[in-house]
Amino acid sequence: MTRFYITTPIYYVNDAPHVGSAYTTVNADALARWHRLAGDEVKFLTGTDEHGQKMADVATKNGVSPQEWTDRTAPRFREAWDVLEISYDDFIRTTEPRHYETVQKFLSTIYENGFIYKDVYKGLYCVSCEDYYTLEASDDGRCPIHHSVLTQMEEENWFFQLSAFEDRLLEHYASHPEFVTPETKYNEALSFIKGGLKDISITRTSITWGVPVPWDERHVFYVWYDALINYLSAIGYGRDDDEVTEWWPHSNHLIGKEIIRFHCVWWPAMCMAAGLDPVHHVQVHGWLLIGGEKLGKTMAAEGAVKLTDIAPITLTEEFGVDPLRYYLLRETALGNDGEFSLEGIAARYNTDLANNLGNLVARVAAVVASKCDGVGPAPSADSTLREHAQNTTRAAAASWELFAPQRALESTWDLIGATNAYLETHAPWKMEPGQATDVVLGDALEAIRLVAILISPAMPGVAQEIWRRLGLSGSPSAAPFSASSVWGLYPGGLPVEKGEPLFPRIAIDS
Ligand code: ME8
Repeated sequence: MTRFYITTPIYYVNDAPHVGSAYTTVNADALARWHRLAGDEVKFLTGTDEHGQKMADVATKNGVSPQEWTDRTAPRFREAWDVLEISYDDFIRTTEPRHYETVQKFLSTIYENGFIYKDVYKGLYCVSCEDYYTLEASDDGRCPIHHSVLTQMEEENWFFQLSAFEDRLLEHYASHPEFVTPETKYNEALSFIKGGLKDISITRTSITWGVPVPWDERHVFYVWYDALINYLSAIGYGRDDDEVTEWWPHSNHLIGKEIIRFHCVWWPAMCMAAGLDPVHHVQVHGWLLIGGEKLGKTMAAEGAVKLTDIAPITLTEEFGVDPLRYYLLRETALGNDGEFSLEGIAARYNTDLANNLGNLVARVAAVVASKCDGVGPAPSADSTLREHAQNTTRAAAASWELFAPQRALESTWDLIGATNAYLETHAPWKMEPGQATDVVLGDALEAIRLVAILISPAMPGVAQEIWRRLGLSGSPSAAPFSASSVWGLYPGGLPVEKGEPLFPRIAIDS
């Protein structure tokens, strides 16, 4: 059995989750669901990043301790993910003892291996990024992402000897051309390494809200340094070596493009320094934008957009859970940036869901009711739809494997389109009940059965409802499925239910 370990970034809990964090989480969830469907053993990890200056500041502003603040806000992520049907297997909080234990063991190993030393750090710092900038990389002393004025910092820190790993990282990139995808992001990470690596400061004395450095208790680890290690804490590093051996070779991080340097340069080097192989694969995605700007928490602070109006839970109340998931997966391919808009969700909903998918299911059920007394016939073995179904299923499966949910759904919609066209050509509603009508409807039902399976990673609730309406028992995500031999498992003789419209059309104000 193949293993598949997928992670999201752990989210800062200075505020509630927003639709940008939902974008990553829904994509990771769909990929996890796909791999379960394909028969892999899956571990899907998400969680919250709770240390650092930003968290300490926001807690002070709210008159509570950082621990109280994070205890209050971390559950908001679980709540949002539960509403969005996120099937995570583990949710890690960086304030948990298991994480402290792993961080201290992992970094002590790097220290013992001689890659950590003491020095004085001076630099410009952005608290929102929890990151340093050189003056040249800054926007005239301001953060290039958040546009806030950078703070001058100077302190005695422990440093990680990142510079010692330049050659090994270059070798790793050369021998693992798919280490980072898409290729443009691989090239970006590679050129960063080629540009020369400086050692990085990994501890702080200016704050106490962090994981204590075991060999120097006046320091806590810098938040990024503790955060990255969460991916190992969750698989028992330092506690259960077998679990690490089983899962780490199959690890995949899904991350936004602004954290490439941490995940694709620092993190593999840290692993090498600890005597561990780097993560297997990093899939980078772009940003959801509003008016060309990164959609995020800081926009709310600046009053540019009311993020509460587009909070993930609010959007599910307006459009439904599965349509929101579908929009996030379908509109913006992993790797690209995409403009987010309510109009965009409504357009996808009306076109792809109501007109194409919903209409297909409804018209087939209606004709089965009128021509076959509501009992679905079996498909034929040599339907013209068969080849189309096999091709689109193979294409969808290949895209899911390549971390391309958007393309996988595009292929699935090709099958929906072809099935609608097949119905138009044969017009079973005009035919007399009998053998020929049964063939057309049986083929359409089989195509819909396949569609239900193929959309189940994206829209688990809708897929299950379609499955039920076809008279099938069990669940589409647990159906026997192999992308290479797909046609013909709809058995026929099952009651097909018309039901209410799956996607009542949304009125769009013009
Ligand atoms: O960076 N579009 O946490 P974070 C798409 N704690 N994705 C977006 C997005 C947008 N507009 N805004 C956020 C951190 N994201 C660190 C990570 S990992 C060891 C530590 C997503 O709460 C995207 O995946 O700022 C991005 O990488 C992540 O949220 C950052 O979340």
